[in-house]
Amino acid sequence: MAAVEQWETEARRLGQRPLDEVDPEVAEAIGLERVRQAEKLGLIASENLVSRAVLEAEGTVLTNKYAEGLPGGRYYGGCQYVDQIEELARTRLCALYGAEHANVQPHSGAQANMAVYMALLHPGDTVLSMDLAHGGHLTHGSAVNFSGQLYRFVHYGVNRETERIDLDEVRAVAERERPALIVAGASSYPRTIDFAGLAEVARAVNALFMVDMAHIAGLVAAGVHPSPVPHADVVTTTTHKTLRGPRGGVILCRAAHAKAIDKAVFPGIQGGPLMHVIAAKAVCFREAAEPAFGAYQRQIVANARALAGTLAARGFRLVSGGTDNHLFIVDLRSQGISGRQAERALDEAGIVVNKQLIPFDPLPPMRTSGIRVGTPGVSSRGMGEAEMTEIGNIMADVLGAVGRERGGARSGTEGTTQRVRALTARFPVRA
Ligand code: DSN
Repeated sequence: MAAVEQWETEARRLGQRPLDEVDPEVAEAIGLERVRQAEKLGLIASENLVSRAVLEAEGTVLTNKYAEGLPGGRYYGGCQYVDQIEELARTRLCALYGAEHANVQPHSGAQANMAVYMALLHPGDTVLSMDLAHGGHLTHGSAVNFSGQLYRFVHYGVNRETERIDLDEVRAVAERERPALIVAGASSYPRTIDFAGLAEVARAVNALFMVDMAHIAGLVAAGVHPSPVPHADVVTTTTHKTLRGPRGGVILCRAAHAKAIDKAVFPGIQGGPLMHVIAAKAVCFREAAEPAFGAYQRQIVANARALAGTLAARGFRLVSGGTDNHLFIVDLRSQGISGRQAERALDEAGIVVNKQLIPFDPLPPMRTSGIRVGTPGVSSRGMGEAEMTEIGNIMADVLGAVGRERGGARSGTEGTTQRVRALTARFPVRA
C-alpha cells in the first residue's frame, strides 16, 4: 500500500494532471453521460450499471501491460501480477458456472463467438442458429456479419402462433440441413430456452452444440434460468449484461475443446489481452458468487414481469404474451406507431429503450413494429415492482400520446419527465 501511495504522490510531483485539465472536452462528455445515466431510466435489456469496484478495477495501470499468452506462459516479461489476476478470473468463472475450462480474454461477445467458430468449424461449414429477425444475434450468421460470410448459416425462428422456439421445428431444420454446429441463445427472446432439448437435437444430428448466453448470464449464475453449461460443448457470454461486469466476453468449454479454444482466441483472432478489463471481470465474478447477487437476479425477473404486466393491463400486446426473464418485447402495431417513434418519444420523457423487430415484422430494422424493454439497470438502482408499475404507466401515457397525435406535435411529456425524475432522484445510480 505504501508503494501505491508513494506512486500517487510522485505522479502529482511530476505534474500529472487530471482528465478535466488535460482534456476538458472528453471530461465534459463523460460528465454529461454520467448525468444522463443518473437522470434517465435505462431500460435497454443488454445494458447495466456496474459497481464501484468493477469501475475501479477497470480504470487502472493494468492498461499499460502486454501479456500475450496465458498465465504462466506469456510472450512478455513482468507478467507476475497480471498472471495472478487472470488466474483469479478463470478460476472464479469456472466455479460460478461449474465449467471445466474458461478463457477470459475475448474483448467482446462477438470475438468470443468468432473464436469458437474458428476453433470448431472450417469455412463453409453449415451452422444452425436462431434468426436475427426473430431475436437472434448478428454474430449468429447474419449476412452482413463475418459469421454469415465465412460459414453457411441456416436458421430456426419462433413459431408464428406461440412466438416461442419450437423444438420440433428446430429438429426438422437440423435433420434437413445436417449442421456441424447448432447455436442457441438470443438477444431478444423473452422466454426460457430449453438447452437440454436443443442439445438433444444436436446429438441426434451429430452436431456440436454452442450456447451464447450473453443476455441471461446473470440469471444463469444465480440459478434463475436453467444453465446451458451441462448441455453444451461451448458456452460464450458477454460480461456486461445481466452479469453486471465490464464490457467484454468470455468462453466456457469442456476440457476436450480447451486447447482449440485458447489457440483460437490467441493467436487466432486477438493479440494482447485487455488486462484491466480482465481484472474487472474477476471482480464481477466474485460479486456474482455472493448471495446478494441471487436476490438481485430474482428482482430483475420480478421487475420484468411487473413492468410487462402493467403495459399489458394498459392494452399493449407483448410478444409471446409476456416474459420469463429480464426482458420483453412490446408490439406497437395496434397503437399505430413504430418502434422508432416510440424509442424517440420515450427518450424525450427520460426512458431509454431500443426499437426492436418483432417476429415476422412487416417493418424494416430501422423502423420496427416493436420495442425491447429490460430491467437489469433499474433493478441495479434498487427499484422494485411498485416502481415498475409507475414506469409502465408512464410509458403507456407517453406512447398513448404519440399514438393520438402521430403526425403532429406531441403533448403530455412534460408531466411524465417529472415523474421520471421523481423516480431517478429516489433511486440514484450508485457508482
Ligand atoms: N447489441 C446487444 C444487444 O443489445 O442485445 C447484443 O450484442
